[in-house]
Amino acid sequence: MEKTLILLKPDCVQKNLVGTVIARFEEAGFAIRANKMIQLTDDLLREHYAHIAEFPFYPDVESFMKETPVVALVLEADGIIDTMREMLGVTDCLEAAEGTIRAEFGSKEEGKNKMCNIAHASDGVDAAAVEIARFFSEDEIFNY
Ligand code: FUP
Repeated sequence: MEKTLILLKPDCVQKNLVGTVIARFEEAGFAIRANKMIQLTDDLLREHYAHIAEFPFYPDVESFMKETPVVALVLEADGIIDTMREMLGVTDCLEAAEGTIRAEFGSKEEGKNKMCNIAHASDGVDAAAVEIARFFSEDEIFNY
């Protein structure tokens, strides 16, 4: 079994889509192992987005990600990392395949289409382990 870290971003929260997106995850058969709402900080964001911190668009991402709290989840299923990234679609909501969560709910507005894309998901097994530990302590994860 594989775990992934999901962050439902401020656009998801602002559009009242938290329940809708979590329902998609449950319908897909993913088990919820952890779930909480958290307000992201500059320090946490710089750690989480270290790979984009030097790009010119980073300050916009940082502001956006602090607009509201986010909903963090740990989900588990066989092969969930790849399945989840397929379900979400690519980063750019304008390029995300039809039927994906980002195509359906993400921003189609120029300048927001790559940033306001509803959810973050870990992109590999190693990244997932690091990201899960970044947002959850062991006693917040329920391996029932
Ligand atoms: P993803 O793995 O799909 O979340 O995308 P990345 O890790 O490549 O990007 C991290 C964040 O930077 C994403 F939430 C979106 C944002 N981003 C932009 O705002 N503009 C870009 O050109 C690329 C990424």
